[in-house]
Amino acid sequence: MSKKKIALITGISGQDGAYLAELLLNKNYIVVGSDRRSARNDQWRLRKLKIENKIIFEELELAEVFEAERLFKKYNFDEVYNLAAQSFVKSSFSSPINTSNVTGLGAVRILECIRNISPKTKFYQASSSEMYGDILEKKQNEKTPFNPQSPYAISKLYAHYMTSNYRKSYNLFAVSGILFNHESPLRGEEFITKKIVKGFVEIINNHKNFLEVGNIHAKRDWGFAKEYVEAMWLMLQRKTPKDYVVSTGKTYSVKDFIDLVVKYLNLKTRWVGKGINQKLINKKNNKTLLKISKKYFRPAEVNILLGDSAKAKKELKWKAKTNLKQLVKIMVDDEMIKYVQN
Ligand code: NAP
Ligand code: F7E
Repeated sequence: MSKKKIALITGISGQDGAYLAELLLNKNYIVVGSDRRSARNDQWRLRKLKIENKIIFEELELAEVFEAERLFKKYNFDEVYNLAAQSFVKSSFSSPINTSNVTGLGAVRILECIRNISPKTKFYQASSSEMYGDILEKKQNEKTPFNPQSPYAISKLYAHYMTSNYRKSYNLFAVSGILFNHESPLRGEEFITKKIVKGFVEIINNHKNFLEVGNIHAKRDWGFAKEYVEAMWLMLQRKTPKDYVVSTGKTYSVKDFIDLVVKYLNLKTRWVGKGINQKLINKKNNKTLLKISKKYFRPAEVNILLGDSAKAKKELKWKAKTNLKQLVKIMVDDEMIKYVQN
């Protein structure tokens, strides 16, 4: 019988951490999941997937210097997935130093442990399409130049370059997946897809009157998170360490996403007004369902992202299967369960 592989997932309490843990457990891995103390009592995602009691939890605050070292001395990891990050772009403008420390330097703390303690361990870094920022090519692939627009994206780009630098300089199996936005019922409530789904489900259940959002004209390439963690795993199973773009190849605006959600919920609506005064009205009673608020705009915006994951398709045999309409259905159905059960 072959020995079970052991993997470390940093950011186990996040959306991707939960789906990746589920995937690795199904593949018979021993999963060590690290979180910071503040997350310990809030493993709702792992509970929802019914895997909370199958994870070995360890504490790892990525902003600290010596905590990662302790873990690498305790376990002999086959694979490490560095998913922990201050991942909310808007917050990175108000906490640029913390974001640089956790999202940027955090990756290097892990890479240093691998280099010094465990050079055979394979390393996955969660890079982001946000690194393309104010895009320099219409479709973004592994060769597209980066042009980051936020402290988050700049921190991710630093970690991205450090990962490829460690791969080159020390011959480590260290790769970055450049993942475009991916969503699911496990998405954090501050991100726009979940905010819209939760907001409208609350409205139709009379728990809210209207929703306020920011720039509805921003466009994103949105996929289903559960499929994206498979690409992470596939990257670490290759013979040669390489970076890959992971995306659907389709882009939609926030407004398109809103329209799909209201349509699926059978609300008859119309858009009125322009710019900051644009609103979504319920045709049935003329009540406002959604308003624009300056509060949710960012100091610098990424207007459009559109990924080209041809390399992942060719070499990893990975491609996105769930389209945006199906993703909306998955997210709305899950959000509705709460009300059906009550
Ligand atoms: P998420 O839900 O925000 O999860 C982030 C995780 O990082 C959480 O477990 C969080 O723990 C942890 N974390 C935050 N600060 C930490 C610190 N100082 N020390 C240790 N852990 C810390 O993010 P996600 O959507 O799963 O994304 C996973 C990774 O992929 C992130 O690195 C993200 O930046 C990147 N990414 C995401 C997308 C996307 O569309 N989802 C696309 C590209 C790249 P708490 O529970 O304590 O906050
Ligand atoms: O914003 C616009 C906002 O916060 C998407 C993270 O996982 O994906 C995510 O970053 C768009 C932006 O995601 C609101 O201005 C309008 O243009 O859902 P988001 P994000 O910033 O794209 C990347 C790939 C990551 O790596 C990140 O970790 O929607 N928008 N109105 C709004 N956004 C939010 N959050 N809230 C609003 O009210």
